[in-house]
Amino acid sequence: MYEKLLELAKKQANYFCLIDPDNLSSEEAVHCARLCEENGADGLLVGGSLMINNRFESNLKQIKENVKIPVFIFPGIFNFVSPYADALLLLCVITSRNPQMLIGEQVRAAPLIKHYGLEAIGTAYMLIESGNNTSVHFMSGSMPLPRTKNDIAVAHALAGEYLGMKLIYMDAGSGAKYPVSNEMISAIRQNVSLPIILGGGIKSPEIAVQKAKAGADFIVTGNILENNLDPKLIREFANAIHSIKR
Ligand code: 1GP
Repeated sequence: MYEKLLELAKKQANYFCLIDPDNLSSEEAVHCARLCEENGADGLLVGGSLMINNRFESNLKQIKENVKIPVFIFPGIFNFVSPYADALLLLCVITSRNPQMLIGEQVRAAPLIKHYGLEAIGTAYMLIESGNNTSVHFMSGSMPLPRTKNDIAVAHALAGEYLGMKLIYMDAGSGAKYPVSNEMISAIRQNVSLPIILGGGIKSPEIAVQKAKAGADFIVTGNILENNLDPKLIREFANAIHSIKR
């Protein structure tokens, strides 16, 4: 899967939809995943900050069985290991100073990843200040990186690359008031060669385009579709993002 991500990133900017399986019945999860696929999404991230019911794995399995686009587990900050995905983004919250987020959760997840033979993609996850308190900010017990401190952001991304991580995920957090700034994305793009995933507070195709132009390879939307699962909107996001060629 990682090779496929590299290939996608070489061609153009790409669109990922985040599905939080907790809030959905299995029919709704499948419906949502199919709509995303049919309207141009390049992949699905499945996960969330909380596990409120036990539908994560069954919904993930249903999603995986019903779409052809890659399905990635986006484990939030807890242990969401399951074999019913193409790969798992093994997040290390590199902007955190909370050891549980830097290594504790990964150690808990590793034996099960091995057991399932699941592909784990080491991901340098950067939590960036967003103008409000987001779930991941609170739940991870991590202070987000100040949104105007591009030099500090670059230092973190470089550290992630030098440590051998394979992706950078810049996240303002789900429902962020402000997405990560274009300037911060460009600064990281200029200094780091890893693919960049960008999410948190992307509320319109126009904003998504700005982020792709600044250098993000994969743009993620979550909330906007959760609130309004409109196929036309998904198509608009996909077309706008795909218009940015590399
Ligand atoms: C959160 O990047 C994702 O980790 C998506 O954020 O829900 O604000 O689109 P939104």
